Amino acid sequence: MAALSHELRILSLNEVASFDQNGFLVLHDLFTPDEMEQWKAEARNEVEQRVNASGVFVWMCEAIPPFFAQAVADERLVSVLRQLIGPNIEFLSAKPVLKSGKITFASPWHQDYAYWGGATKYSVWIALDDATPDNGCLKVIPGSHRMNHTHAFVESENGFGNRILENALDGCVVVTVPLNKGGAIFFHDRLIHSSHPNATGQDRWAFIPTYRDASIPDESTVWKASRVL
Ligand SMILES: O=C(O)CCC(=O)C(=O)O
Repeated sequence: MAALSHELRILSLNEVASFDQNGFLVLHDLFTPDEMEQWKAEARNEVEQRVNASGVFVWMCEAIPPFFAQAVADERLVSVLRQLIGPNIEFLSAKPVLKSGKITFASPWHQDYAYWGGATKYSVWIALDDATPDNGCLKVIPGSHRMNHTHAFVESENGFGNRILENALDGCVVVTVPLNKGGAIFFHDRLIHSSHPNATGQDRWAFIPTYRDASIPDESTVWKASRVL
């Protein structure tokens, strides 16, 4: 049974093992629908004036708005990360993602690792709206975080230049991950994922903070600042 949204989640051994084996873990009801409405209003307020073709925005640690600086350190998130990757959690950056009726694109298959390299990072895709196959929920390939994949670079207005070409994934098992608002997908930066297009004409918001294990040296040069939680 799902825990109440304000309680800290104690993961089962099966959930931790599943994360290691599959490269992702879905937790429903991590946050309440009311909280997600507030996060969405805050995100909209921050980015609405700057919406471009991409709909993906990046807030580095040093520039994240105060509301979200607090949100990324919420114990409900950080306690799960501690159980999955260890006690030393370091926040790096976060992305509000808007797929409006005008921004219908499906994000292509990719590993986030292709964008930053270095030590493993972990992200959490948090549904600020109910996310369905019709409005652009995520698709993942379980176990793909253990494989090596080559990314092609394709010029893109959508901020997803690095991508794995569809035919390289022939035969892979694909899992679509619908979520109610307040649900979250914790995932490894080598997990191959993409999203469905948003065909509904309605906004679909998500929020994706990224972390690493502070005790592991990281050669990635993408982040100039970070925050140990
Ligand atoms: O939310 C989406 O549509 C996809 C986002 C994504 O894959 C990413 O930012 O890495």
